[in-house]
Amino acid sequence: MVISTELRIDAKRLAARLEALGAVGAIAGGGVCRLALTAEDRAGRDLVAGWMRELGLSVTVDAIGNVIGVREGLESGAPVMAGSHIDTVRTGGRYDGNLGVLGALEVIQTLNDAGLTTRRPLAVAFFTNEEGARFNPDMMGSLVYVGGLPLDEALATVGIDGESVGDCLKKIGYDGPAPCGQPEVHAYVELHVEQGPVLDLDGITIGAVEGVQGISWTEFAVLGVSNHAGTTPMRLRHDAGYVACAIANHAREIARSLGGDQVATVGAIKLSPNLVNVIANQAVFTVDLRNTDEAVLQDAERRLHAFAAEVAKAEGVELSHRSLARFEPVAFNPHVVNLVEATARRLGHTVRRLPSGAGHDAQMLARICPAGMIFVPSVAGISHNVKEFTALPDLEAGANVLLHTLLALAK
Ligand code: HGY
Ligand code: MN
Ligand code: MN
Repeated sequence: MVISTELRIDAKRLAARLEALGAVGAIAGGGVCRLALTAEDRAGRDLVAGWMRELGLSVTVDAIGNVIGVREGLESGAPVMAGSHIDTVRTGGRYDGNLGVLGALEVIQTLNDAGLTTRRPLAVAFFTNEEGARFNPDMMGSLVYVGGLPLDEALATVGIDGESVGDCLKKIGYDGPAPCGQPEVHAYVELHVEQGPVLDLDGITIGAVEGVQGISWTEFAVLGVSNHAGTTPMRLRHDAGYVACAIANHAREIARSLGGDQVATVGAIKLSPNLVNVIANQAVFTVDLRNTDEAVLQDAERRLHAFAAEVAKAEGVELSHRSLARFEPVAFNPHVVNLVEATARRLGHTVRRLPSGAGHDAQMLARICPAGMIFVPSVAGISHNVKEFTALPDLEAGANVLLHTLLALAK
């Protein structure tokens, strides 16, 4: 009988699954493009759900397309769940999200090989549209799962390309029959690449994640007057392009003046008619503000909107805005954070605590059960970029910490 404390995952098998999933929607440079609910996402879902079934999990698909595989325990009841997402941004890396789902599958296969059944059932999940890049907000599937977003509102959401979540789910065949939020979850642990530079710079293998910073996504729309770039005197212009760029520049200024953890990003911007010799009459762009401190994040939002209103008035353009996502900072369950840290130490890995700069499904599961995360280093802190990379020994360490954290929670 294998002593469970000596159990270790099979790193080569984990690497092989990451490779196979990384080939679905592969793009130049070693990255992946599997935007939520596209044909590529469907292909990735089919591959991973197939592995779930091969490993003997009983797989359900819920009405927002979350896929949950359950492994019986010696007792029935709420499972201990591990998971993440397999949708990616347009220029995604192979590890963001995928590692958490495939690391969980590797844990299941390790337990199967050892003939070990945990007291509590285990579950592996991948949640729909964690990235929020095509349909806002991010963490959509897990937010519906925990009751934070009504299903019909999520299904009615129209994406950046004009299609609705509901239509796309049907198109890819993942408008599942199961009610959202089943099964109830006893505890949730998510393995994820850090996507920032902290662990890599410190030369530390494991991150015991204390929580997730607050996220504020706003879309601004500016309506000005298009006119001739050559003949229109500056004092007569109502230039939507200028206003968009002024606000974008000010977002950076807000982050600089607040300092600390404040970050600000203008990632998407569209001008129309978008021609070299026409003053833009329309600009639509997004501002992503984040901070670990809710009060400072609100101050950043206030400063942004005050400046935007002022520069729009001065330029004589109309300005409107809508929130695409707004989540307050989340603190993970101290017992789970302590368990991750102690497990990493017991397995002989260096470990430190840190907050997450990125949003994760774990921050939603934290609303309904004790939740926590395990980070492994991202080389040079690169992510949401095809060059995202984590060395195999670090992937292996993270999956082993996941294995033993789950065993501790499920016994
Ligand atoms: O935006 C985020 O933080 C995550 O990647 N959805
Ligand atoms: Mn992710
Ligand atoms: Mn991501």
